[in-house]
Amino acid sequence: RATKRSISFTAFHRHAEINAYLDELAKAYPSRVTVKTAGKSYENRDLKTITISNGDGKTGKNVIFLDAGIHAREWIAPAGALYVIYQLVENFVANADLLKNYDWVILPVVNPDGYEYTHTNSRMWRKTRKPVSSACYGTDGNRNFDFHWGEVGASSYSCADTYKGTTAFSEPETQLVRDLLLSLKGRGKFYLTLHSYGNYLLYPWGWTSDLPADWRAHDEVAQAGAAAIKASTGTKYTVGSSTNVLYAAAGGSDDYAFGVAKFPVSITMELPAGGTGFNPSTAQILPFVTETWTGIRAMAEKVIQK
Ligand code: ING
Ligand code: ZN
Repeated sequence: RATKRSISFTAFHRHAEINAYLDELAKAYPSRVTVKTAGKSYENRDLKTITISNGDGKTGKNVIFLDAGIHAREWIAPAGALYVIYQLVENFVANADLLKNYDWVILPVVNPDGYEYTHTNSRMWRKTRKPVSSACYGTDGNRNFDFHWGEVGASSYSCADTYKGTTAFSEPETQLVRDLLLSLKGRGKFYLTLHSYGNYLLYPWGWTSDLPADWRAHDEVAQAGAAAIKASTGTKYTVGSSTNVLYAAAGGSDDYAFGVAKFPVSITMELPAGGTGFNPSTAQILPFVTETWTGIRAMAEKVIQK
């Protein structure tokens, strides 16, 4: 059955192809896969989520929520999310333990307008594409969440790459992630958001250098991911709070998922760079997403064991 897939890991796919793959999976595996259009981007693209279960018919299970591509140019991140989808759906038997008591909800491209823009116009675009002023477009989705919004590491200048937005949740795309996170409150046990680059496993807080009271729960999960990756490929990931190991930045989705939507574990994963930062070669896609999956699998196992 694994040969049925229409997606490959030898190219970066356009948003329409990614959505078509999700729809194809829903058709091929109706008992285990549900694809929903959760909403639309500013430029009217469908933001589709895929919910993956083991098909046992039980509802109300705990949930692992994964997203990617809030930043347009970080192409390896949606590829990583697609590989997780591929593993959970098309390599189901080998991964059945990850779906016994958990459903997975995955939004592989949070910011399709920006993602498409990096394919058609400007490879290094980061933000959304809604105009802000006559001169400048786009808001940094990962500075736009309403938790200590704009307090640190975010720009008030609409042309900046880290522009925080006119208000918290000014963007339809971040509103949609907010609504998904809040809809999973209580059931949502692990929030993971994929970015690139730099090989980091980051946890709250981004808005302060203080650690959350239960930072050890995050650290344990992140360390399990880093150790699994180290053992498989030798790649080193740095683990710690965003502020302490990278930089302070408020308004990130991970702080919101933990601080407001009460996901007990919330992690930002910064995938590897490849040759030139945001632009790994197509030959690097498969090794990177395979390695990433090893880490995600280990982190999910740790969460599930709790
Ligand atoms: N890095 C993240 C960013 O949004 C981050 C790092 C995550 C900082 C979470 C603070 C909180 O800047 C990339 N590459 O986007
Ligand atoms: Zn990013």
